[in-house]
Amino acid sequence: HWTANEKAAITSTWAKVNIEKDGAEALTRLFIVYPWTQRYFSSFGNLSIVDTISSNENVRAHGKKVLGAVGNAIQHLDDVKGTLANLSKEHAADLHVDPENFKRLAQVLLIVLATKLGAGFTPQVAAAWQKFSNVLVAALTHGYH
Ligand code: ZNH
Repeated sequence: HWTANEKAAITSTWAKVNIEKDGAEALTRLFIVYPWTQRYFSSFGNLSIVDTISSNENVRAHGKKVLGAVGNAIQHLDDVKGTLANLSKEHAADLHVDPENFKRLAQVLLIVLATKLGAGFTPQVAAAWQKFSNVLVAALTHGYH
């Protein structure tokens, strides 16, 4: 259900992403805008001191893991649901993450990408990413049913 243009828009954007740096930035924004999401990461140190977040090693390592999984999904655009099935189950059964938070993280990730791409974040690129965000969130939420 992807057009060639959509696939190209997503993979070409992704090629510019630094999964550790941009992942930490997306998590940082999540923690600032939705501070209650910090509670899932009680082992990560003091996240309430906003200025320290981006240099928090745990946040960087976790950002890299999360965006690594997003990159894996992008390599399997025709089966995102299957690719993320185990990860979804893990978030539901073990981590007990409220799936509303997937939407929030997908949203902040779009903002990070748009900021990074500037004029390169064209309406076409934005639309392809919006669609991918929806597919990503649906796949991660699937294991909750
Ligand atoms: Zn998550 C983990 C991905 C979202 C919370 N995650 C994780 C991992 C991965 C991920 C890959 C690792 C796993 C293993 O190792 O086994 N995530 C992801 C993605 C997304 C997410 C892709 C979207 C996009 N998460 C999320 C959210 C939250 C979370 C939103 C909340 C808020 N996760 C989490 C936790 C964990 C995880 C808590 C665990 C961590 C540690 O280390 O402990």
